[in-house]
Amino acid sequence: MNSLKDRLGKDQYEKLARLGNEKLFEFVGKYVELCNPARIFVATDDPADRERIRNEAIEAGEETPLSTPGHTIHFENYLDQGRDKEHTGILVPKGTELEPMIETRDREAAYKEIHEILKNIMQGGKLYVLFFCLGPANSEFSIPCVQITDSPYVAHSEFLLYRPGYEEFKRQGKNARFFRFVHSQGAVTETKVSKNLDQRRIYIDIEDNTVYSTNTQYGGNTIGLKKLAMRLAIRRGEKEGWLTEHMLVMGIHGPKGRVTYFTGAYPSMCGKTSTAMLDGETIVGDDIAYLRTKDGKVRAVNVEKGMFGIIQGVNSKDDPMQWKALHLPNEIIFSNILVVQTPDGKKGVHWIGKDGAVPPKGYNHSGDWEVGKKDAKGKEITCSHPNARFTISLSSFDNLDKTLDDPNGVEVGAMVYGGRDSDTCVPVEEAFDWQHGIALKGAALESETTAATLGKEGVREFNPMSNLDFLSIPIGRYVGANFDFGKKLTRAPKIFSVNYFLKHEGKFLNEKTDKKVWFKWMELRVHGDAGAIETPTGRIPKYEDLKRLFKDVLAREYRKEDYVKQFTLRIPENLAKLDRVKTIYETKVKSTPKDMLRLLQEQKDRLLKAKEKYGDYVSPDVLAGVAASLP
Ligand code: SPV
Ligand code: MN
Repeated sequence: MNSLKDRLGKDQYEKLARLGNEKLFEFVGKYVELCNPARIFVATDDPADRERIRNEAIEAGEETPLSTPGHTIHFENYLDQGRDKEHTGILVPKGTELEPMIETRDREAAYKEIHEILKNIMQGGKLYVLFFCLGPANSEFSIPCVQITDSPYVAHSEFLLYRPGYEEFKRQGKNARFFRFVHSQGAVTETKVSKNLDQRRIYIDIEDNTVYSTNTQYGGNTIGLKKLAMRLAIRRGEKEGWLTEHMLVMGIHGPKGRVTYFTGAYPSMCGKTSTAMLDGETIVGDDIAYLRTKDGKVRAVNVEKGMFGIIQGVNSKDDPMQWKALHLPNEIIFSNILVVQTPDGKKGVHWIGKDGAVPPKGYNHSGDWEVGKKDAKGKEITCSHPNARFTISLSSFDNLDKTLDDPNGVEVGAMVYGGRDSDTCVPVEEAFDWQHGIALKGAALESETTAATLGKEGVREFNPMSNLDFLSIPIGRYVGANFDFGKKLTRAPKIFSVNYFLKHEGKFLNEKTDKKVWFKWMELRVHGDAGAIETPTGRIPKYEDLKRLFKDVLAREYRKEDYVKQFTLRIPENLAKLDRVKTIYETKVKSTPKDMLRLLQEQKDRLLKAKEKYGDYVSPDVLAGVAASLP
């Protein structure tokens, strides 16, 4: 056994030693020994280290430069294109179960298994030791993290997505309470994608604040600070009275230069990033937020500083801000899109839903590709994977909000919950108060599954606060923590729901850009500058207000008949949803807060009463009382 000093060499060792943290040494020493790499690089906050790692990702063939300077393409195994829920588990001591809906593994057995997988996994290869910080540095939100990985692609992604952490480790010194991540892509194929997918594991040790990820490259499984850290942070927050949410943070620009900050929780692939990137507004973050209470108000930070965005459907009309950034020589890693050799010898790219026609051939995550190509199961392979992504720093965007690195975060004026729901909830609706919002908008959220996780798409699933995949505490306790958080507030944010996916006779009722209007309306509501119609499920906009906003914001006529279709209260669907959700909270969730069940029941009672009075489908005009005599 070599000492860590021998293995690292003097220069690398000293970089670690300068942090003066005994536990950090122990951790790095243990996994260096186990993974047994031939070479080790310890990175600091020096931009030269980041540049070096980017170059090494290219040299290693994990990324390939495209013709636009700064752009590279990365591929993952055809079967490694989303979060692997089945092989992701929270480690718990023998005989304990968090909740049937949260995947767990026996801690002891899992350690045995993962240590076996990790043994000599980096033999002959290179290991990187990296330091990042979750949340802005030098703040009560900051959590320093150390990442070990053998993938320069993962390391490079983290440099784009997270704030540097070497100096933060120094600042926090020997008492730093840090999160640890060990990743190995394992053996790779000729095209440099993980080969041993049967040994793909993502194990989260909540006791030791350590996450292990093996034989996978997809970001959601490998980038420690993203969804892996979320599980650790949710637990820490519960103990300390703050929240970790699957939320965007953005500034909505209201009248007279007023900026109101919103957070928004949406399941993966349900419009979170495109909302955070609405043109005319400013982005703080698009995926993960920490929320704390201060002086009776909620303050939020973006945990990250970059975007791991879905590229499917990004086009010049609907997503002008992304479109622009993706076409400039910014530092960007594209993953799993189509690369096309242009006649002038350039490497261009295409993806599902990009402007222009799909090129007839090129290469993508399936290898050489042409239109009509089928996979082993006979399924047509699209030009890019539906969950294909781009990784970019937020500093590349013109609409970046100036508060991104404010150690105090932003004051939250409103929180929004949105799901993929084709038949139940209206496009936008305000909750009656904090508790009602947490229970009926957040904790009762359902959404149809998407390509962001491996498995079947389009299946309606319960997804409280869009956070189910990342919960490391029982659901009942998590909902309770949200209720309790509200008790500390004297100025609670307003809570809203949005639904961009409502259909009528199989057709979407809204255009993608309509969300701009919903956000302007919500902003007015936060300040009492617009009225609303009370319904059994919340408060909805008045037609006149939307008509004016559609004209002002989108220069579009908003027809009354569209309003009526979109905002008709669908009582049978709402009742069915309440029954599904109630059954889950009564039978599957342990220790559901009593308030949760009471609030579900109260909503059901209101709906039944309305049904008796008005029938199954109730026009907003009827609810407003202006047409109460209509059938
Ligand atoms: C999501 O799926 O919610 C993402 C991407 O933000 S992932 O990193 O896979 O979680
Ligand atoms: Mn996400």
